[in-house]
Amino acid sequence: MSLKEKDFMPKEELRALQLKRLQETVERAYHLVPFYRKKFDEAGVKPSDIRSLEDLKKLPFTTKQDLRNHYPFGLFAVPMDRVVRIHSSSGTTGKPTVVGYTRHDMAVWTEVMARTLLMADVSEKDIVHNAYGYGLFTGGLGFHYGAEALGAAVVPASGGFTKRQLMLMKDFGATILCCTPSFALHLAEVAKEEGYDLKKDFKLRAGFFGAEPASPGLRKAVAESWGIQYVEAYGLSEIIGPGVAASCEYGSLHVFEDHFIPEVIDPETGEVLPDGEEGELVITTLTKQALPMIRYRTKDITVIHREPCKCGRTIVWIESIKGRADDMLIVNGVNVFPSQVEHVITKVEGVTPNYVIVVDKKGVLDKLEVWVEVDEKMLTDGVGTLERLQKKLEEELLNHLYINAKVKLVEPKTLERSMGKAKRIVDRRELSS
Ligand code: DLL
Repeated sequence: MSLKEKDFMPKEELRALQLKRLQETVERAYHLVPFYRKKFDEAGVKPSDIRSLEDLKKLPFTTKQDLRNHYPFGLFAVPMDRVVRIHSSSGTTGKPTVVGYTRHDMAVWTEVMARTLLMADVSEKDIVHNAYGYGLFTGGLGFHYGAEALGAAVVPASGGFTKRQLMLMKDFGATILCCTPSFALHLAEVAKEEGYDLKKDFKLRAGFFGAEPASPGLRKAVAESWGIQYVEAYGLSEIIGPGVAASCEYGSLHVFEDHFIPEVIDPETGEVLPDGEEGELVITTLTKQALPMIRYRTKDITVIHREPCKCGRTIVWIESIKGRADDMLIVNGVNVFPSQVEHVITKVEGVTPNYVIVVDKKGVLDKLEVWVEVDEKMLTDGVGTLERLQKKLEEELLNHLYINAKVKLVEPKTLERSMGKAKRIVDRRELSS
């Protein structure tokens, strides 16, 4: 079976493969990781209770806190001499989460990354400019191995040095760009400033963007400014890194289901939700050896779809991640994700998709300010125009998201640009309480 054919496996065959792999994973986790054995025993389940895929829901969840509690290698299911790679998430507070890979895990990761890149038929004909950070972050090396396996020429640019990256992209004739959506937008912005013609000076045909949420408006802005196919890449270090899911030409984010089982749960009750309902994504790995993850709570909010996708892939698809449960804001009782605010902003003429959300507390209520950079060309217009623009943004936020937010227009290029994951929220609530 070719790599691409794995996405099109007959459903029955896929289910049988998943069940066999799930049973093996659960068996290994139970016998090799004391943490899992204890949790299963407490929940009164044994590996032999997993007789069908539906039985998955009998198993307890695993969380980031569990990884932290067993820092650094306590959840590994293999001795360290079988581990060939270690990555870790940055973690802003406390210890980072640490993940390990055996040689077999590296082969799995390479395969799912190659399948991600095949969403735009990457081949030995391509030059892949990889501007994801290299290092402990999984983005850089994940894309690197996948692209190399397909025979493409990889340029391991890593993050930063925007102008030099543009020079290399042009001079080397990069056909594929890999980076966060916010960095792709920043690259476009700097390219224009430097006098490049984005469509004529570059040979880009597709980009693989992920590691942070991007609203439909931002995705469109990136795709249109570069004139490329936008492929979304989704994943997380705890599961494997990038390579958990990738979007096809119809924009559906297909999960590589022969390696990862997705479920969506109600984040409050832990109840598995029916397909089509929004909730927290939970993932179980089926082939990972060093760090099997059983029902890992990602905190990412999405919806699972089992209806067939027009592309013909038989593997399930999920909607673009709306955001992390941690990043959800509650403004006057209304839940809102930064990506929803972003979507509204990107639909209004006269501002750029560069913004931050400043959250403050006023009494018991959250107060929201949205700082948005205006377009260069608006500056020549009078104050009246800017006031109208501000009012328009406030109205749109109220009409679409039902939130009362104060919009502050700021001058072009004054908000901080990120080379990796963009920071969209400035939370002042703790300071003021
Ligand atoms: O961000 C892995 C990755 C690298 C994915 C490159 C895609 C491309 P972590 O640093 O562990 O791993 O962060 C994982 O990032 O739980 C999501 O909240 C967020 N995330 C990743 N991809 C997307 C996406 C990498 N396509 C966390 N849309 C995840 C929205 C995403 N959020």
